[in-house]
Amino acid sequence: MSRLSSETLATLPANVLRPGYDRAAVQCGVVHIGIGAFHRAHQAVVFDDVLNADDLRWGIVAASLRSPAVRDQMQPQDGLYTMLVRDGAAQQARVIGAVQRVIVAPEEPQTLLAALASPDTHIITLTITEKGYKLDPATGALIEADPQLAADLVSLDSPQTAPGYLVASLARRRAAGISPFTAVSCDNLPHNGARLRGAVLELARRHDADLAEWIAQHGAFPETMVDRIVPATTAEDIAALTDHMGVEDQAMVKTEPFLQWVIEDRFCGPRPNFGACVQLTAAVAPWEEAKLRLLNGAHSGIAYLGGLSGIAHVHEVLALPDARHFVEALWDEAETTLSPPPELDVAAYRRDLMARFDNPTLRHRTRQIAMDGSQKLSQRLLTPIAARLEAGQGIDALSLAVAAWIRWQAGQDDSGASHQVDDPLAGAMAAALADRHDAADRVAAILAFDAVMPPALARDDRLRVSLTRWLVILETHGAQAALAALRG
Ligand code: CS2
Repeated sequence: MSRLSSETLATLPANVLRPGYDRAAVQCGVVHIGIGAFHRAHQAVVFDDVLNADDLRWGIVAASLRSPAVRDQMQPQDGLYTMLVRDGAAQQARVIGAVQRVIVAPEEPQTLLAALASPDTHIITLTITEKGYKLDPATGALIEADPQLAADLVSLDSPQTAPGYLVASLARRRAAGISPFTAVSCDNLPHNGARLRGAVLELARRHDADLAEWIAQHGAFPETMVDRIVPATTAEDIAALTDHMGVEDQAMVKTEPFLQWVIEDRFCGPRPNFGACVQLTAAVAPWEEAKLRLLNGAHSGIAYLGGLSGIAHVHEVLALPDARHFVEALWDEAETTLSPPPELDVAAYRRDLMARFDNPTLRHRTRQIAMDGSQKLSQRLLTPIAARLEAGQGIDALSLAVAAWIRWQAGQDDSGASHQVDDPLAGAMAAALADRHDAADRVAAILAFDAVMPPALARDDRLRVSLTRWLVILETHGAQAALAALRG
């Protein structure tokens, strides 16, 4: 079977959309760090729209900080891949041409540095997941004990981390008299721009205080809110698309119709005229809080409670009436902690979100969302819990989600089947929970885990009591019984 490539593009069925611009004439104004499926279904599509609108400055050089897998999928395809948008029975395939090349950073660190330092590069986008920032989730301080960050603190000749690449390339730009790029974090972190800026400035300061000052004065790190559900591609997805297209595409991504990107309007250099799915605004935080606490908070609850019940996909969890009630209850609680922007109709947003979660053809795995819980909990569940406790309000649904996360750490679901806890702190948490003989002890161990739990919450008896109550129910009767108990 031949592969999708520049050569086979013309053979695709007529209903497959494809680049409407001359790829050979594209310049790369963007470097993206962390080319996973999310980037390919989100920012790359936005830049592909810009290229289709005939501004050819905005092609992408993409980099992977770890594995060669995506490069090996995309290189034989000349960087082309298909985005398959699925909405129930309807689907639309579109070939995206924005990515011009993929660099595997550990193999070619100097090539990536050169791309970042190039005068044609104006925007850096990053999807490196929460843990890629090397910042403590509870305090936001650099994790100096992280081996890769420790290496970058010693030398930036061949950086190991994303902040390391940014600092090293900004140093080159400064030395060459080129102004800094705008660095746009596209991860689900609160104040992602400020966090990225903090990590970059702190690392720069350790190497060269003048460089740090220059970046602080001339660089830009806008806050962003990114939203699109992008489930991991499966072998069956690739086989089905191959049948449809007549060529094989190993780099395809599948996603939903919805795409939103809210960006703080703070660029230090050129930027494209973005299309309709990008909103430029002065204040991203109200958008970001609504998205993190409503969409992502519910997602994490669904992932742990569904995962403990042995349910593989989000839409299948929501087929349980008690699970729908849980999501609504969690939203009722989270909603009182928000200051939504005037343009956001929260009731409509909640209705649309439930419909997005219900999309039966996305097949979004609960296991995928359950990953890296220690990095996600704070912004999704703990911050709204803290706000509600401060206001003297109840936290039943939010704390059920946290208790389900605690139970997930044991590595066994309600039927006794084992799962791997995929989390950078899995080992440390397992050690903290070892030899804790009852639920109250396990809750105490988690509350004392300061990499995840802010001190004020760790001391709060109302949280301790609520978590213990839920953990007892989860451990003795299972997740579905806990959902029924919440419903009352
Ligand atoms: C999900 C997100 O895996 C997860 O943690 O909650 O990836 C979610 O699908 C996106 O943020 C949607 O925009």
